[in-house]
Amino acid sequence: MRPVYDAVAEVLAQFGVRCCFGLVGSGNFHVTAGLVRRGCRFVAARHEAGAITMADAYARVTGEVGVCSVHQGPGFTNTLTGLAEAAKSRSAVLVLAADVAASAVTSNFRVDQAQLAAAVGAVPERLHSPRSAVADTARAFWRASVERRPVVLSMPLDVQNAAAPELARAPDPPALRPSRPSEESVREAIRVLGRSSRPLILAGRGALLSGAADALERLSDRLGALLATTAVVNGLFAGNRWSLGIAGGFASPVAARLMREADAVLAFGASLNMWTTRHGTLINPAATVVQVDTEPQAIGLHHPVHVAVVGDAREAALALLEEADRASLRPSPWRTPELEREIAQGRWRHVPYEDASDGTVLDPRTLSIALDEILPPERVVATDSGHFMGFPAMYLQVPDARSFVFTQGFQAVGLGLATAVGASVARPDRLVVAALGDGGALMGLSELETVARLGLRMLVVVYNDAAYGAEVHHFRPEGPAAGLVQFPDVDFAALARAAGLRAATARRVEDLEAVRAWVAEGARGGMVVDAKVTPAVVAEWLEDAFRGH
Ligand SMILES: Cc1ncc(C[n+]2csc(CCOP(=O)(O)OP(=O)(O)O)c2C)c(N)n1
Ligand SMILES: [Mg+2]
Repeated sequence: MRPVYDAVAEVLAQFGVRCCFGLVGSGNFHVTAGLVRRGCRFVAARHEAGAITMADAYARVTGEVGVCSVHQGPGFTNTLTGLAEAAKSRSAVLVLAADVAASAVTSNFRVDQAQLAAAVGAVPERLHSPRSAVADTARAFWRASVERRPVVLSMPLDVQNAAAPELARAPDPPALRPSRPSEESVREAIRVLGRSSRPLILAGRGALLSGAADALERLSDRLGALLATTAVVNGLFAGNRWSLGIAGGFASPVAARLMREADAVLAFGASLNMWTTRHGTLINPAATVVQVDTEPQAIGLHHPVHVAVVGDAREAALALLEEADRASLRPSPWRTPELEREIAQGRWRHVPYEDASDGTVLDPRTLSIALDEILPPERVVATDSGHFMGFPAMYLQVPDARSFVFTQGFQAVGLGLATAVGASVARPDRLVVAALGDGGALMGLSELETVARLGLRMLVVVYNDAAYGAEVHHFRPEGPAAGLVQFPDVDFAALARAAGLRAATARRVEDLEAVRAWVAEGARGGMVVDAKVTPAVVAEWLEDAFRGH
């Protein structure tokens, strides 16, 4: 007899699943072991919150479906925050969640897993019966991949242990070709561009997913346009001299000013939400907005749009290139040598600031700039959430968009370390930087053991202000919040050493020489830097966000 759990593993192996994150209990032991028997790598997390976030980050970095395996009941409920993040960020994740049998009405482990999944925006799926198990598994995997959502496949124990039908092969899914936008919408967009003298191309996640970067760079050359990205695809136009970097709170003053000067904004797979547009203020009210998206309901959702182009970002860029030639469109005169210089000198690392480091604490900007210089350029940067998070985003350069992992869809603190683990498993060739606040580091601390056990090439940087800094700054106008959101200083270097990792405490830039030595030795195994940062520097993007709310 071949049990259903083995058929599930067989189908997933057939679909090419080669890595699974999780935490094994009795309910998911067999299916996970079945995957491992078929050559899949199993990465054990120390908390299911870590496991789901690792699978999410792995999905974002590789473009594959991220798979996570958990025990029924509490094993599953422990994933909920990461699941909500994956749902809001539209990550292709499959959660293999054991479940109690429908008849086990008095089981301690019984909760309504489907409702919990749906409540956070994930798609509930189920092994309905032994006969349907192969189709159920295939459908769950396919939905995660095509809908780009986390799918929770609940696997009741009685169904898992029943005999599966002989044939455990699902039909291969059809190849899906990207959708080309209508000619009419492309002509309309080119008509708008014909009247523009300062066009800006703004690329988001959809541009990355459709592989549009090259086509968009060519289109920007053809139009004489500047380029920018949303925060999640920071690095998409790395090295392009006409790129302004991230649009939104993390944009430098020069970049923000030039974005506001644009008289036509072309958004490709970018939702134009309040973060990207700084509550609408980065888009000139007189600018014409063209939005390209595969999903019609995404167009105009956050910001008024004049021309809607429904279709794949790359296909749309190629169609616009053809139409620009057909209509003999003249490039805009915006790109000049002076503008090029201005953009280069306007990047964050050239923006002067008063260094608030004092020998006992570091200015977070100085820390970030020093790390950018010390760390090899071929890196992946993963950040947690908090006040500090703008500094790595602004100062740590990344070579491409898959090298920046920004799990901020749910704005949950505590996902950063697990995000970095998932990214590191996906890119073992790269040095991964986990940029964390002290609050987020303590929330996700269980995965420090995972970093050590797996020997990941990871630098964990704790921007340690001994506080929930975002909240300190938020409530400062209301008086001192000590006790509620401020804490005694934690020695992260000691915690790291206890977990078997290399560590350093940094109060001055010179203390980062320990990181340089570690890099020079090949950055083998993980290292933690407990960077004591001054609470005196308040990030402008955060003040802006407070004002926006
Ligand atoms: C799970 C979760 N709990 C609480 C919050 C509210 N919150 C936002 S930022 C923040 C402080 C984070 O502190 P830390 O990681 O030290 O970063 P810092 O703001 O100090 O740079 C808190 C508590 C949240 N976003 N997510
Ligand atoms: Mg803090």
